[in-house]
Amino acid sequence: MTHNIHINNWVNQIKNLVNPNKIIWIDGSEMQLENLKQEACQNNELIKLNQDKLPGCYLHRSSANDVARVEDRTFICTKSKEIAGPTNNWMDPKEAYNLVYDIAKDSYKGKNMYIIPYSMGPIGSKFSKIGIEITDSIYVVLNMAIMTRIGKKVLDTLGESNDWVRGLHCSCNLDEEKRYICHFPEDNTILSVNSCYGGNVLLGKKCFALRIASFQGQTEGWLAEHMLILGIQRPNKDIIYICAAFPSGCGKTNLAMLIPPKVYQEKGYKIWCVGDDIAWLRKGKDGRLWAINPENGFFGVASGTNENSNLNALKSTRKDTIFTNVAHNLDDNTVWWEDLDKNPPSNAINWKGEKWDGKRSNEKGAHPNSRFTSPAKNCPILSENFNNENGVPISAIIFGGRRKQTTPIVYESFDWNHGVFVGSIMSSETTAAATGAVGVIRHDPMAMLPFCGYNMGKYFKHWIDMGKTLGEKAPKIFNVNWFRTDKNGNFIWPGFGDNLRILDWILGRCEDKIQSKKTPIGYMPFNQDINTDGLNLSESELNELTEIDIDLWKKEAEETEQFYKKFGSNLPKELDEQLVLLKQRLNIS
Ligand code: GTP
Ligand code: SPV
Ligand code: MN
Repeated sequence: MTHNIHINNWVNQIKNLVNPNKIIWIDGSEMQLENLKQEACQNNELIKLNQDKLPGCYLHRSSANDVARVEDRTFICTKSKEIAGPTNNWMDPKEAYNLVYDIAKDSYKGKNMYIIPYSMGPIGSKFSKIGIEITDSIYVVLNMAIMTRIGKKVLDTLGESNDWVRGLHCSCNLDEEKRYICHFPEDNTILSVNSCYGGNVLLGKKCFALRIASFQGQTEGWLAEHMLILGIQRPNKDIIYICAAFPSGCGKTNLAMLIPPKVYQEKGYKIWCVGDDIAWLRKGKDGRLWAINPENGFFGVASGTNENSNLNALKSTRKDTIFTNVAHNLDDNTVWWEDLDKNPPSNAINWKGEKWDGKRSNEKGAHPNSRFTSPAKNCPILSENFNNENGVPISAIIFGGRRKQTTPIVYESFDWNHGVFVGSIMSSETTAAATGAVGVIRHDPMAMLPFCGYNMGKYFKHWIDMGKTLGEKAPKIFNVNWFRTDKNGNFIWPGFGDNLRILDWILGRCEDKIQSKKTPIGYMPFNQDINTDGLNLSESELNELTEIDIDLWKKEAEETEQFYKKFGSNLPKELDEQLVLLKQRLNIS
C-alpha cells in the first residue's frame, strides 16, 4: 500500500519473524472495518449488541488475567539505565529485542497480520506524528480505528519519510509471565507481547503519545502530557482553554465533559471538550502555550459513568462504541456496569463471561476498569477546535490527585517554577487502571509516573526550561483535589459538574480578578470566592476542604525530600530550592 522503503523493509522483517498467514493493510475504509467487525463476531472476539438501542456498538471481553495496564512489565529500553531514570523499569535494548522477538517468533502462524498506519493528531498538522502498528488482533484494529486517524491517507502524508514510530503487537497466548511492553525511544520502536488490553496494546495511546512522545518532546522542545483539555465559555467572553493532569482513574474524562451546575447553566456557562487523556503542548507563534489532543476517540472508564455523573460521556457511548469488560444484559442485548443505574439486569453475563444475576449476586457485573471506546465526534460538547491543527491556547494548567487528606480542594502556585514543584510533588491513590493494589498512595509527578519515557529528573528540568521559554506568557499552574473525605470516609466535595465552581475561581485568578490568601503551600481562595449557590455545603465543610494541616504538610515535605533523592544530580536545582522554600514557610528548620 506504500512505496515507503523504510516501512516496507520493516514490514518484511516483522513478517519473517511472526510468520503470518496473510498480510492485510488497513486502508481506513468503512467497508474493510465492517468486514472485520463481522469476522470478529464470528470468532467470538466481539458480540454485536442491540442495533436499535446501541447502533454500531459491540462488546468485547478480555482475558481475566489481562484487564489493565501492567506497569511492572513495562520497560524503557535505552542505551543506559540513567537515560530511563529511577522511576522506570529499564532493560538493555539488545536484551529486550532478543527477549521479545523470541516470544514473538512464529506467533502469527495461521493468523492474519494487520498493518495499521495511524496519525496522532490531525493528519498533516505540523503538530502530528505518524505510527505504524502491526497486530494480530481485530479488536486492536477496531479500537485503533476509533482512537486514532488511520488508513491510506496517513501513508500518503508520510510519503518517503522515515519519521514514524514502529509498533509491533503480538497477542501470543496472553501468558502473564511472558507479557512485556517495551519501548525503545532511541529508535522510535514499541514491542508489546502477551496482552490484548487497552494501554498495553493500543500502541498510539500511552506507549507512543506519552512514553515515546515525551522523549521526542524533550529533544524537540515540547511536552507530551497525561492531560485533558477543555474550553470554558462564559457569557460575553472568549472561550478560555485549560489543561489538567490527573493520574489514571482520577477524573480526567469526567472533568473534560463536565456539565455545568444549574446556576451556571442559567448564567450561560458552557464547557467544550478538546481531549480527555493526552495533550501535546508547544509554544505557539504568539508566544503562548498551545495544546492539541493527539487522539481521535475516548477510551473511558465505564464503571461509574451515568446520567448524573457524566451525561456527555454516556451519550458518547450510545453509538459506534466498543465496550470492554462490562456486563451483558441478555434480555435486550445491551450493556450494564456498576452505577449505570439502580436497575442491574438479572439475566446477564458478567465481565468474566459467567452467568450473572445483578439483582442477587454480590460480585460485580463489570470490571472496575471496564472501558468504552467511543469516537470523539460522538461527544455532544466536542470543541469546534477539536480538529484545529494549531490546537488551542492554554491559560491554566491544573495538577490533581486522589487524596483523602492533606491536599486542599484548590491552590495556586506562586510562579512557574513553584508550579513545576507542585506538579512534581503530586501523590495519588492507585486505581484499577493498572494491575496491583488499589488505594495505595504513591508519588505520581504530573500524573506521568507510568508514562514518562525518560529520566524524570530531566523531565522536571524540561518543564523548568519550558517556563523560561514561555516567560510572561506561561499559563498559571494550580492544584486541585476533589477527593477529600470526612471522618466517616465520605467525599466532602460533590465533585463532577460542581467542579466548575473551582474552575471558575481558577479563571478569576488567571484574569487577576479575585484576591487570594497566601498560605505556606500557595495562594488559596477566601471562602466567599467559591460560588456555593445551589449546593448543600456548610461553611464548616468548606473550611475542611480548604484546611491546611501543617503537620501533614511537614510530613509531605519530608516525603518529597526522600522522593527527590532518587533523582540525584538529575534533579534540577530549581526544585531543590522550591523544597527549601516550602520547608521555610512550614517552619521546618
Ligand atoms: P483514565 O481513563 O484511567 O485516565 O481515567 P480518568 O482520569 O479519565 O478518570 P475518569 O474521569 O474516568 O474517572 C475515574 C473515576 O473517578 C470514576 O469512577 C468517576 O466516577 C470518579 N470521579 C471522577 N470525577 C470525580 C469527582 O469529581 N468526584 C468524585 N468523587 N469522583 C469522581
Ligand atoms: C490510563 O490508564 O490512564 C488510561 C487507560 O487512560 S489505558 O489506555 O489502559 O492506559
Ligand atoms: Mn489515562
